Amino acid sequence: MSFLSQFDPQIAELIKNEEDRQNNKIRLIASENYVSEAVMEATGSILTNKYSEGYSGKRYYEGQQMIDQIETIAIERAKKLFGADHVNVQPYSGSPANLAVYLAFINPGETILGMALPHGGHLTHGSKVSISGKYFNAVSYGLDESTGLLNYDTIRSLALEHNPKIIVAGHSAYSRQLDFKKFREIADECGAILFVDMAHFAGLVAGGVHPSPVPYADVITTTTHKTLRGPRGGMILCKAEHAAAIDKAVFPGCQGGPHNHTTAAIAVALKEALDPAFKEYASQIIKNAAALADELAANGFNLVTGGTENHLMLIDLRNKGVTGKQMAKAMDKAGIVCNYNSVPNDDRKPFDPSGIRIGTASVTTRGFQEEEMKKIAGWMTKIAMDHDNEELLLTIEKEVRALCDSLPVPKVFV
Ligand code: DSN
Repeated sequence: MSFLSQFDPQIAELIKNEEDRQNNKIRLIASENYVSEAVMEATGSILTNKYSEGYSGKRYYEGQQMIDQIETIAIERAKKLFGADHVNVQPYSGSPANLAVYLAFINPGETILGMALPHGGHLTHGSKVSISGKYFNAVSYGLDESTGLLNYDTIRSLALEHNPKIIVAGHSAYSRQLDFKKFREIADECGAILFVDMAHFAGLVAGGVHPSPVPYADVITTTTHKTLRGPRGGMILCKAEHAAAIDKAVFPGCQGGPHNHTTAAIAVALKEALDPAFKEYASQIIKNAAALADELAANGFNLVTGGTENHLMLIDLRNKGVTGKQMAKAMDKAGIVCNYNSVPNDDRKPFDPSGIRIGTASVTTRGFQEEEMKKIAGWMTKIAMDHDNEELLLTIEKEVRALCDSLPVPKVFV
């Protein structure tokens, strides 16, 4: 970053410090990852200088000789990776992608049925504070109180009662795989569009370790930077019959010009995801999450849903005498980063809830395996018991740093 360091040393230094933070900490935020240097180079390229409203071959600005090819390559790679009929790679991220889906299929005031935010859904699945809950009549389903799992009979009853135009299947904090076939049957019964938001588990689908929603869903959105391990961006996959509606909803419906530097970086990340090495990565994410969940449960942590089948877990800390915020802040001091998270039927407010959410996508990228998961669970157990013991946190921080030094973040994945 020689030019940046010279012109704006203040920002350059902050970026360098953030790089050190990412290298020296155990990053357990379930939605984060590390990208390769190849993805980083595409992201930081001169493609950021170009505007290209429209789609390949049908742009409103000239000079698209290279951009058209780049966008087409990204689309073709995504279609191949997921087996989708049609892909739009222009959404700026997951929330704009979800907004475009609503615009494509429903009018303000019409009904959507999605997972409640405190139960693991996303803001854009109908939360009252989001446009999805303000502009549409959002009805929510949650987790069954007795099992902590989704109850498809309850979802079906809600669907038949409220007749949603769209059913949203997807989450940002549910540690189980979704039954897309059941969602499809429910959507068919009430004539709804089945919209799957696979942002969290897209990389697991790509790696063949999670069922694919593609055969069942009308439309699927994803971010590209979580388990899929690409740049910050979004994609929409859909059946051929919805292609025109989706493209129109993205541009000109929700967005102007696509971020071409991101499109190129998505193409690079998809090339990585098409490599056999990605399957091993995805499989290790799941093994690591299972190992971490087992060890945490053995140490008395209460996992919502009782375990995990994907990359993440939600921990209800109410039996540990520590709030989510206290735990997350203490973990951060000890070099282990997570986010605090509401848990089902939480009696605390979202800014200081009763739980934390953790995931294994980032640590798996840096080569952590089951053995390291045991160490993390051990540290978390000590922290939960004594979260305001500064000396303990400092000791753990040194151990965490030594572990991170022994497994540095790779720059090349394939
Ligand atoms: N903020 C993301 C997450 O952490 O799951 C979802 O948008």
